[in-house]
Amino acid sequence: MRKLIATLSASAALVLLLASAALAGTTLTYANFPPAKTFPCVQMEHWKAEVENRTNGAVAVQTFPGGTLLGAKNMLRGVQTGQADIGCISLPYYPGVFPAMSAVNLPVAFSSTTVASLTMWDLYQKYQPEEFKDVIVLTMFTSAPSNIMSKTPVKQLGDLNGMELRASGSILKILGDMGAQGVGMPMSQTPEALQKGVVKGLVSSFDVLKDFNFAEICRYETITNLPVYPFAVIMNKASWNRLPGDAQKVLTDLGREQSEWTGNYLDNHIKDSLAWAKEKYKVEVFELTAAEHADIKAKGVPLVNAWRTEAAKADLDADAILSDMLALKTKYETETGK
Ligand code: DTR
Repeated sequence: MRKLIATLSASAALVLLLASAALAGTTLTYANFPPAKTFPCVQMEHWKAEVENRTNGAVAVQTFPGGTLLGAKNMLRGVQTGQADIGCISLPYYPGVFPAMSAVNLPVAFSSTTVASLTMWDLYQKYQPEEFKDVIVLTMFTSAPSNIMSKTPVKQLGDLNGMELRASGSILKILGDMGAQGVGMPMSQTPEALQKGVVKGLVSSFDVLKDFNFAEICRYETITNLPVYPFAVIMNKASWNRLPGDAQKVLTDLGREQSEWTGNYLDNHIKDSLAWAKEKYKVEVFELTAAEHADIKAKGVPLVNAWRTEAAKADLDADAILSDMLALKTKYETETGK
């Protein structure tokens, strides 16, 4: 009897030991390309805290902001090959790779980050496009609608004449049509390009006025309501398969919530950032006329058509994706009042 008890307790101890060894091994690395202060990294730290809390510490997340593990352009490959378990990608930095979800980068006048982020998440859930088949998608969100930040004033569209402005994705093409010269590069290379004078400004959301201190160099801001940039947080498939089922569930359940959290965070933060820039650097903000906004809108039409053609080439039902996206946009505008 004694022997039996001894054997049983020895095997119980072994089970416990194995279980804790398995748990202790679950540390996920999470790579991000821009600096720690910026919104893609703020959402990363929020996600880390939620995951560690909801798994009672069974899953730990080690974060690498500022391109310390993977940069903007090698993020996708780095996650696919397991250099990082998780990574954050900006889809417009990979032209042609995401034909379905790049719809979110089209000029359809998203009114807020929350609306655009929730729309993107639902659209992804509905279509689950092939383009993400090599990774697990943990969440999706967008930046806020994009505006011009420049070293010299852009009071009217005519002032753009030949001006080199940093952008990416669909905005590059719209800028060209507006008479500016779009220069494509990831956000993480922009501070140097502005310093060196390679570009005279950029087109992005106003969070960067504060988070990159761009307000110091770009004292003039023009409201253009250009497209949002879509982002995805992706995970290596083998790393995902190694996670226990209950941890996978925690991550799955967080997907939509994280998308909404990030949308709300950025909507609030762009207001703070602009107010801060006005106060600290006395930046000037210019509004365009209704006719100029109509002109920008008209310039977006060929882009939507070009996207349709590309999507059809990738065997996607472009019209269905587009009409679902617009319906979701309207739904979330009504629901959130934003
Ligand atoms: N302008 C987009 C998205 C973006 C907006 N704020 C940040 C901060 C850090 C990185 C990217 C972004 C872009 O350039 O990707």
